[in-house]
Amino acid sequence: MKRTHLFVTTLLAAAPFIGQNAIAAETWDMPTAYPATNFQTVNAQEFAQCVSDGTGGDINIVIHANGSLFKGNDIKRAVQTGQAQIGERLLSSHENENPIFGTDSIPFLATSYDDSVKLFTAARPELDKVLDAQGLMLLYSVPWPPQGLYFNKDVKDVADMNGVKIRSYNKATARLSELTGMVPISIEAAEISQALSAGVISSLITSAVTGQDSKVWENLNHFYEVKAWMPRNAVIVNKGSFTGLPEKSQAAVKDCAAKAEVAGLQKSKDANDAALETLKKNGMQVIAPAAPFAAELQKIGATMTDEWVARAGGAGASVITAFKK
Ligand code: PCA
Repeated sequence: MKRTHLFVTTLLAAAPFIGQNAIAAETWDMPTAYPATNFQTVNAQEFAQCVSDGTGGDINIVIHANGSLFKGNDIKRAVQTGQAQIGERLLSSHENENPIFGTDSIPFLATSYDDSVKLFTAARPELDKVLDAQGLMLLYSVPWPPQGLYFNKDVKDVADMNGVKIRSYNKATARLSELTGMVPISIEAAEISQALSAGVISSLITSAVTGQDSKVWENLNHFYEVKAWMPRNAVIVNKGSFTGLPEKSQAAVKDCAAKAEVAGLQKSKDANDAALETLKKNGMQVIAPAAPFAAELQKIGATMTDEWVARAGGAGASVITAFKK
């Protein structure tokens, strides 16, 4: 009651001044694909609060977590078409649109947090270009912890992976599966637990955090810390929704985004440490792959890197050069 009253009073007071650039408070839907308790979502929630505070309540971002408004795979299109004003998405899942989206999933290229930031900085100009052409703007991006392999058995080499059904979430996960003789099945994060229980899959490549979110210890028992890559979530906004804001609000959103990128990075590190402990506490073997196994994976990674470089052409080459500088 009180809030409505205040809101109405504010509107009435502002009414004589409403000109071309003035807007009434607006609500933005923000679909995300991960659970409300996941560090990415917690970070997005803080971002939303920052935007509300920074715009004096003019923009109210409502987060719809866990694929509840749009499934992960549909979020990017929803933002492009304006069905949602803003959303959070794993951009590498859209590598079929442009190889540049898969930069963060090139095997063994950036496997530490520092390198992940460096690679993102190197890729940012190209990413911005591609997203702009799609009517999107990238606000901030936060890396997932390093990706490892989960199994329900001891795996000593690539031969042990043969025929195992694994959940895939982007081109790199699917290609790695193919090259290791596994069977990739595309499944949303929100459906991992169910797919494991139903026996649709018996393996994953993902972080300790997503393993924890999915309570994988109910079905799996080994987590190999392969550190294949560190994919990123990106918070993207519909260009029209953003540019329709008064300049002051645009600046506030950008400022909150910059803060969220820094805060999210730290959250990712902390969440990884905690999740590795949780996996162990629940009886999982958390181990490094044996040296010969790691070497086999490196070889497959080199093949995938060559394939990406060939796909990504000049734009890809310039990103890699900037990263290696
Ligand atoms: N979690 C997300 C992306 C990478 C990760 O660690 C997922 O599995 O969907």
